[in-house]
Amino acid sequence: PFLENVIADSTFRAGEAHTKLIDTKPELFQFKPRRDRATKLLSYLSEVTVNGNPTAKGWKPTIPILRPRVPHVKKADLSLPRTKALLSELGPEKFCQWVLDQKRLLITDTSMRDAHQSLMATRMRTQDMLRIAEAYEAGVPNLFSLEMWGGATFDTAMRFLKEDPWARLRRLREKIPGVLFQMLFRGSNAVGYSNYPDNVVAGFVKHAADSGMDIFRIFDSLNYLPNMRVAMEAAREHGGVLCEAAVCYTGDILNDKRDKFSLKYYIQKAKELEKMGAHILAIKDMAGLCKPQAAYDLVHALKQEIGIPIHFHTHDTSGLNAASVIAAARAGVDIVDLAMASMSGSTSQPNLNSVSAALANSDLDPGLDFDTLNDLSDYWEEVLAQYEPFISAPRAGTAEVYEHEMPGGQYTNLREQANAMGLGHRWREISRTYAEVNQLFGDIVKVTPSSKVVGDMAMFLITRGIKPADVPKLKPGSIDWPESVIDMLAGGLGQPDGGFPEDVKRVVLNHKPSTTSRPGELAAPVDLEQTRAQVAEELKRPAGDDDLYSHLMYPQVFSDFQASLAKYDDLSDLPTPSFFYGLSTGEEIEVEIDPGKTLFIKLVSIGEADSEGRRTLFYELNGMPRESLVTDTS
Ligand code: 3PY
Ligand code: ZN
Repeated sequence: PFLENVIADSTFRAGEAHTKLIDTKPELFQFKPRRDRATKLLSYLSEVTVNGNPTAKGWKPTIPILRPRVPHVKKADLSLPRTKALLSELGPEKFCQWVLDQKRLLITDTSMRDAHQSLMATRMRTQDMLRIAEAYEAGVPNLFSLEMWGGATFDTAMRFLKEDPWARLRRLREKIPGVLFQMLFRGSNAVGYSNYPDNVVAGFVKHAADSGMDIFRIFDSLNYLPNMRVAMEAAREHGGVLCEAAVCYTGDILNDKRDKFSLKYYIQKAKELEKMGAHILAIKDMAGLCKPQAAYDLVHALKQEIGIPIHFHTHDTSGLNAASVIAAARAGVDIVDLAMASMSGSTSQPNLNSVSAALANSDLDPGLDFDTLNDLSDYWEEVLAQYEPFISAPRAGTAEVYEHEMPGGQYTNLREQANAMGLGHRWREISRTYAEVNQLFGDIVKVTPSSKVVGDMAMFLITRGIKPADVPKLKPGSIDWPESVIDMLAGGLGQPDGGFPEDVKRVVLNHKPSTTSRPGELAAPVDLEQTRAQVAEELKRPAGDDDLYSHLMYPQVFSDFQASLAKYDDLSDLPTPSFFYGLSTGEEIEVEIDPGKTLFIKLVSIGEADSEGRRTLFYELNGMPRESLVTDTS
């Protein structure tokens, strides 16, 4: 085990290991075997089989779900360089020059992050990514990057999937050494929903870079650039990684009446971000509002104003954003975000396979192999079939998005929330209220977490029958406003251009303290070593940087995840249908718990409940009979 763990570690191999390695990376010293692993897995399977997985909403497959088939893809022609090796060889500045020199359109595949965040509530499990990883490395090593981490995935991995997000990053890195990895980083909100102290933000960036991340797409949910500085500097200081700073796109530059978010506004933000040290500029159109002509005009103008590469990100909520991608490409954009065909469309990114095909045999031809793209898409289609209860994206595009301006990832969430509250039939009214709340707040950028605040306020007003326009007329202190709304108006997320309207602040804050300073300036640094010691005490083992930063981001979620590990061990190797829906009688699964070590688990029968509601489940484990007892609470 020592060989598999410590010696494989990059720090150790680089000769930089020291006695601190055991403190910062205790996972390397967790030696196998964990003898009771099989018992714990059976106990989990019994629980889910009898009582269901609480996140799967009681959904059960009516026919068996087939294990997604891993395609044998063609080996790609390697005359095109692999971006990961190129970045190591050239360093960030020269690498960006290489990007600028490319005539072909460079493509990021978002299937492993934004696509599943926007289509299926961020529920994709590591295993479904790992199984296709080698096919990516062999078949599409000439992609620019894979967006596979950050955004909401950090939270949901622990909260719903009982998985370690850091393990996901490292295990994918091992299998895909050739393509750059990209993450979405919410500036001073890191991968959370509120402001973190500067040293936590910087430490997180460093630890992610040390763990294999290459491109940090950093944004702020109000386009408040001071909130981005700490993360940008941490990425730059790290050395070999790329600092990609995003300006979030909202409104419509083609509409002269909506002049807050004009072409001038975006140019000014882009120039500042370039000055702040961005290696790459991202245009982050999180709601899919950037119409084709706007994409053309914006990229065309930015290309005259800044010298760094431009990366275009959009969502297909309207149904026509592939046209925006192609327009951006025609205007000279360097890199675009797309998702593999079956993971694309609707609130996700536009279709990678179709855009590649549309540009084939032109000067922008991305040079990807169509059979391989189709093979990968077929795999993802079978993966999606495992997540049926989580898929809620609208089937067709909708121009309503131009009215409500909700980000792709929020649309389905808010719709689900409305359904759960019995307000599904009032969706049009909810989305209109969302737009009115945006105006009430002074017309702001809406993306995590500011979009959540607008959503919280919209639902709050709808359920109380208050019209957004009437809020400024209310008596301060007469209503208990949602915590998130108070925090944002008090300056907890930073400042939008022009600030928040004073009359709304007066009513909502009612003399509560507020600030217009950068929130990070007011937050005392966290004592990282003291926190590590506290976490270690809770865990009753040394706490590494993985534990430290997971705890700092989400203390309760991390603690619940650790409790799940203690009870059931690592569940990430279970097949996805078994994890969510349990086993049916007679079903047999294979669980590879370590390379070369597979458990064959067959559920033979489920016993009657005894007087206390307990049932015995009878299994065959590698051919030997095993029993597991569970209390039926269903
Ligand atoms: C996130 O912050 O998770 C987003 O995807 C924003 O677009
Ligand atoms: Zn997005």
